[in-house]
Parts: sequence; C-alpha cells; structure tokens
Amino acid sequence: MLELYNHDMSVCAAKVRFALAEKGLEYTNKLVNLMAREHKTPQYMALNPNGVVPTLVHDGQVIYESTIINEHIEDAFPGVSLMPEGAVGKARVRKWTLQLDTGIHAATSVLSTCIAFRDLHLAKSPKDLELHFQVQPGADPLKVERHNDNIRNGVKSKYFAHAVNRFEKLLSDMEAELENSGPWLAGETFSLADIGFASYIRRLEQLKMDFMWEDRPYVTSWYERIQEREGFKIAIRDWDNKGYIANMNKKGAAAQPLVRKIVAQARLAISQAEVS
Ligand SMILES: N[C@@H](CCC(=O)N[C@@H](CS)C(=O)NCC(=O)O)C(=O)O
Repeated sequence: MLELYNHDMSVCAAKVRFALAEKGLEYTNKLVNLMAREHKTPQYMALNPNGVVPTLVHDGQVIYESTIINEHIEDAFPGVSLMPEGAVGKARVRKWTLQLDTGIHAATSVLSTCIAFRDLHLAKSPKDLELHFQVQPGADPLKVERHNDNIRNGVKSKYFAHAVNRFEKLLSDMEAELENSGPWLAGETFSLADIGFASYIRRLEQLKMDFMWEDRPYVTSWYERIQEREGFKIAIRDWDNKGYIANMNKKGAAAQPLVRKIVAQARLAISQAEVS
C-alpha cells in the first residue's frame, strides 16, 4: 500500500506523482496544507523530520526526499523501467537528479517566492508572519534567511539574479546534452532524470520564463515530448491549481522585463569570455 503526503503546487511532490503515474501505481493521497503549516505539526514532523512534502509511506515504511522516493519507486516496482540498464546510464541519471537537490530546487523556491508567492505570506497576520520568519529548532538558518529576504524584498532580493542565472546555466547544459546525446536527458531512455526536471521546467513556464528556451530547440522538443506523456497529464496537468497558476502568470509577466535583463547580461558575459 502506498500513501503520498502531497501538495498540488509542490514541484517535488509533482516529481513523485509523475514517477508513480509512469509506473501505473495507485496511491492514497494525503493532502498537506502548506499555507496552514500542516507540514510543521509534530504529527507530520514525526514522519518527515525535515517538515517538507513529499513523504511516501510504502507498506508502513516511511521514505522522504523526492529523489530518494523516486529511486525507491523504481527499485520496489519493476515492470516499467525508469532507469537505463547500464551503470553508466544510471550515473548519467544521477548526474542530473543530484542538481535538483544541490541548487535547482532552491533556485525554484527563490523564483516562485520572489515573483509570485511572497504576497500570500505578506497577507498573513503579523503574528503568523513572525512565526514564519523564526528559525525553528533543527531548521537550516541560511534557508530561513534566504526565504525571509525573498518574502520581504521580492525580485529585489539578493538571491533573485543568482536563481535566474542558475536556470540559464541549467538550460544551456540541457540543450548541449540533448543535442549531443538525446533524445532524453540520460540518452535513449526516458528516465527519472526527465521525470525529475519536468515540474521544474513547468514552473518556469508558469512564471513566464519560457522565453529562456525559445532559442533552444532541443530543450523545446524535449519539453513538448514530456507534455505529451499520459503520466505528465495524470500527475501534473490534472493537478493544476488554476488560482495559483493565474497568479504566477500575472506576476511572472510583470517580472519578465527584469528577468530578460538578467538573462541578457549572463549571455553577454559568456560571449565576452569566449572572445577573450
Ligand atoms: N529536498 C526535498 C525538498 C522538499 C521541499 O522543499 N518541499 C517543499 C515543497 S516543493 C516544501 O514542503 N516546502 C515547505 C517549507 O519548506 O516550509 C525533496 O526533494 O523532497
């Protein structure tokens, strides 16, 4: 039996739903209301001490961290394979999925908060906002500091340009890898690498940052093929929260001139470095 502690707009929960859908697995959905801080309750923290979604409970065994959950799903449910066969292919998948946990997820959180979600926090009562800003025991103080700066300063946060640049680098790396040895991120086989990045690229699209791959035909074609998959429909599109998406679209359009400027500066710096 599978139970997924889940949230409709969580990019990492979407990543797990995508793997479950590709495997054709049923699960019991356990919605965790992040705005009501259900993920910080003692009951939920007993399951996932990091106080984040997703968490998977498989026959009573608790597994957290979305990359680890997806590898568990692959290992525990043979049939549809989401990993290449050879050791080199598996290493290539992990080269991609590691990046989600060492920068891409954090950059996504910065962009989403600065552009769109900060207003939801600023609408809280002063007492609730203060609670949000406090470093709870065991929490990473740097993550809390970053989140606070993002809420207070929006696109003027000191983390914003870096997050845009991280995605510029990612998209450049993806374009090169897909061109040289696609059609999927790990080569011939659709894998956990493609599943991992789908919801993150979709988040950029929702924030009106899809101009960043309009001149990258391999990323464009990869994302089109991802969206055609039944698993993508079941796990991601069918979960769309229309209110949140409308908010991201509107705020993303307003932030786009600044994002374009940051991207143009990054591309200019790269082209100048290549010349010199
Ligand atoms: N590395 C974790 C990240 C989990 C994470 O940050 N989840 C977000 C939603 S995508 C969350 O629960 N955020 C609430 C919070 O940080 O308070 C994973 O991949 O599972």
